[in-house]
Amino acid sequence: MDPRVQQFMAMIKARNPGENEFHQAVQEVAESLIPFIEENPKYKHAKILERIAEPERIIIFRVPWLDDKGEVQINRGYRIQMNSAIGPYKGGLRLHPTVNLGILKFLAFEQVLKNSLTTLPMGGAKGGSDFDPKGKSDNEVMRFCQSFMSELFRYIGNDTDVPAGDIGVGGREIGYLFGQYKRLKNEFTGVLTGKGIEWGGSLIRPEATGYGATYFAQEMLATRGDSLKGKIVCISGSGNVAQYATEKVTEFGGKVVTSSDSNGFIYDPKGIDAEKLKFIMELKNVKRGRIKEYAEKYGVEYFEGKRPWIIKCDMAMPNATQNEINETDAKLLIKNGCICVSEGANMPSTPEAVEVFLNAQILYGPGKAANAGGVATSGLEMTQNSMRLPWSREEVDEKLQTIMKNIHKTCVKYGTKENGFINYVDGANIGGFVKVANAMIAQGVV
Ligand code: NDP
Ligand code: 2IT
Repeated sequence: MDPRVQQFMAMIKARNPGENEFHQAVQEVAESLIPFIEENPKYKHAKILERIAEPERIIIFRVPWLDDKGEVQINRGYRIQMNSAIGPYKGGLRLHPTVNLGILKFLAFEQVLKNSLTTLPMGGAKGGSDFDPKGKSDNEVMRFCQSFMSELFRYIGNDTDVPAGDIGVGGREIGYLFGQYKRLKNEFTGVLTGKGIEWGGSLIRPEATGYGATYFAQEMLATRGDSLKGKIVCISGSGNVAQYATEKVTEFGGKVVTSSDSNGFIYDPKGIDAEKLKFIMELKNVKRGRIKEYAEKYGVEYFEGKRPWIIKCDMAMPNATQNEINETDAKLLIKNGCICVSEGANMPSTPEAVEVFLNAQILYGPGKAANAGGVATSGLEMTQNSMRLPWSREEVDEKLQTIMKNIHKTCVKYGTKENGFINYVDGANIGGFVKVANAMIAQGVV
């Protein structure tokens, strides 16, 4: 490892003990940025790298709620307000039993650079709770969301901090959170994104992350004169991002052969077509069932406790969670002929897996670039809320496509190596950094 990165990481680890995912995210960025900062000493003198790795503010709070049996339950709520140099804090809320400070800090840190890449004026944040929505009734989820917002409302606002969805937070949860915010503040504002279409939401926001990651894949493939047409695609997850990635890949002529949840994955060699995707959406969004039921319904194979990367494919889209592709998975993907990875999830590949992809010089689109379409469309929802005028589906989709193209261009600008290989990791990290760093310098030592 570069001794400068090593020294910087020793400081990060000492200041943030035990926060492994945060260390991982910061190290990847430091590896891209430290050489760039050496060439641009103004960033070094202003200690921008040290400053962006320190959250502007962290709020941690108790979330008590009553379950359906009348028993008191206690969860922990968080909001990491990471950076506000280029706009109000912006980023999702995650509800999952694994949520802890280190995970949310990694997500907030990635969000700062991602939001900058979108070209829209948004700072970076992330929040959530260790609450597990699985197996809870709608009423329990509502009571949790109301309690969570009863504390969070003091720290957010449409010009301050605008949360949205992430794992475990979709339209249902945003509705409950929005209702409680409005009640507490007596204000109808765009304080959350991912809202329902009848009450301030944007068309295409539900689709945006999966569509965006597919548009990004299409851009990457185009650099090699290739396209999604005829490609066999392995997708992990079966939630929001996975569903709409499956839809768009299929629309572009690709064949999605896998879908997964935390229990296992299904392999459908004929491809998950529109009708089968409808089944998944009903299963996951309404019945809240397990992906195993797909195998039973369509008579395909189900792999309990396994991830989709053992299936031969041309392209992989990890759309579930962090560190879901390890070195062994990455090597197998390459061996099986995978030429493109577009990350719908945040940091789904371990550092060792990323190294395998970069050494093989495949088209590797890291999450902060490839999945930025979600937050970008949240930014478009904020614009529509400010104007109090909604845009059509076509208008939003066209803007999303333009944004994904521009993110790709930024990655090419900052990530193209001497031999012509585009290192999208460096491209996204440096491209996202420059705007934030310049804004921080302009605003002084704050
Ligand atoms: P959902 O909650 O809608 O779906 C998550 C999916 O991933 C489910 O299939 C879930 O399975 C699976 N999953 C979650 N945690 C794990 C785990 N620890 N191990 C295995 N599988 C897991 O979330 P989203 O689709 O919104 O989010 C997916 C990823 O995309 C996350 O990394 C998120 O940060 C990222 N992302 C989301 C954006 C958005 O707009 N929603 C924007 C940008 C990135 P199960 O049902 O069994 O839990
Ligand atoms: O990781 C992400 O970019 C999100 N979960 C979406 C954040 C947002 O504010 O729309």
